[in-house]
Amino acid sequence: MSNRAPGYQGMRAPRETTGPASKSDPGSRIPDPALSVIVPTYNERDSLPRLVSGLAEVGRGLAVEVIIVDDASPDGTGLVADEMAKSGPLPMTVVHRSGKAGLASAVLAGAAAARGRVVTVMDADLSHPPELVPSLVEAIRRGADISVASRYVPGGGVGQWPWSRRLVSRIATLTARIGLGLQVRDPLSGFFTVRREILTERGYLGLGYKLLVEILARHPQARVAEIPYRFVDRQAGHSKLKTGEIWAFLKLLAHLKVARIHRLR
Ligand SMILES: Nc1nc2c(ncn2[C@@H]2O[C@H](COP(=O)(O)OP(=O)(O)O)[C@@H](O)[C@H]2O)c(=O)[nH]1
Ligand SMILES: [Mg+2]
Repeated sequence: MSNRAPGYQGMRAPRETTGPASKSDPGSRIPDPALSVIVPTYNERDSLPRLVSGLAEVGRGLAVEVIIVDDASPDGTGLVADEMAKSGPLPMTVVHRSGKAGLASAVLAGAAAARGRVVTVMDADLSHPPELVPSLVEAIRRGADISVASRYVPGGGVGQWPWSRRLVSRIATLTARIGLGLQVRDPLSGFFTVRREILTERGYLGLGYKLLVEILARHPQARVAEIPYRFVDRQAGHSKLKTGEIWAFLKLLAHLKVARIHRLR
């Protein structure tokens, strides 16, 4: 891709290209999508086709495009995505980056390629049920700036997580909420919908895994809707969440906290 996502400050800027023969190439007869679904992928070749079918199923009447951002997955997910862009059930663009460079920056790269006025971000591994996408979009249509698929409001949950992962998630969530003064119950959710212009602003750090917390910290006045959902454990592949991400998360919180103090002065 020629246009790089904004907000790459202080991080490796991976080389980007877009995949061949995407159905959403400018000049094709497909009308502008209303919704872009950004799906970052790293080694998700077994999950991706099922996710795209699920989105095609629930996306009827929504004018959806899918943006895959693949970081040269060794398992060939990028090639699978290119094939689906040629003949899959939905208009699809594939952004290829030259190596694994983190989930948050992948979302920003996807946003730079998105054409929809509204953007949903979700995992490829079916942990985030596609059936929830219409409710997230509806919340935006009703006036929210950001709608969050939330594990931590009544009706939400985290499935079969071991106690250690539950504990880490709860502590990280609480740290972010208290440290940054956020009202949102699940600011670390990876499943959310925003108006596109929120994601294409300049200046995002895009560090590590948790972009939503940065979006919320930068937009304290945003109207946020939380929609309950139950996290579904992945059935294929492995989580890429490593302990190193905890440090990236703490670094992100420290940056955001400093920015908040400056703003409040
Ligand atoms: N492009 C890209 N995608 C990533 C990266 N790290 C994780 N992902 C994708 O981001 C999503 C969330 O990662 P996942 O391993 O499921 O994390 P978990 O749900 O917290 O266990 C999945 O679709 C991954 O394939 C990365 O560095 N680059
Ligand atoms: Mg996941």
